[in-house]
Amino acid sequence: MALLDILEFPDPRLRTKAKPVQTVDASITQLANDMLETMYEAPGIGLAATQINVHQRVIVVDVSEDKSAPHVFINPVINAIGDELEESQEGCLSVPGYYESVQRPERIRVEALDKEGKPFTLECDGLMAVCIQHEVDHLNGKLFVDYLSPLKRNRIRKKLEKSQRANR
Ligand code: GNR
Ligand code: NI
Repeated sequence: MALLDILEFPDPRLRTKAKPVQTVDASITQLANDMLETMYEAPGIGLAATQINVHQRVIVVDVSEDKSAPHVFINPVINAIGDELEESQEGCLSVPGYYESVQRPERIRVEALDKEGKPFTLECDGLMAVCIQHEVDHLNGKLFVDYLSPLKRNRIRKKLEKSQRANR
């Protein structure tokens, strides 16, 4: 297992569109396990491969209280169920320290491959649905701050750039 470094906004590598996984082999299993370890250590409730500068369509999620429900989604495809939207506060390990309200479809169906490369379908709502949509956005080079006004996004960008400079 290995802990991986998480890229931070406005790093341009976070804008990369990830490629589909061609074969779910041992290297992908290893990647998923390293991502779970990195997510738990952060700590976070989800992580997309994009955030650790790996541009393959792999996400991990665990929204349980006690880190007891790790989920791995390879090549996830999401579709909204119905047209209900829900607004919730989002944060991101790539935008540390900022929490803002974002609206998304409330209920989704996810189709993906599991760690063994087996296709599965999952329907969910609540925090799980928020988190999966947030992670799939990462795979498409999108961040939750993209849903905010340019003014808010630029404020966050400037503050993060400043603290990143201080940390170099
Ligand atoms: O840890 C995280 N918490 C969170 C809270 C509300 C909405 C989305 C998230 S995902 C985030 C981890 C992360 O940045 N994943 O990409
Ligand atoms: Ni994120």
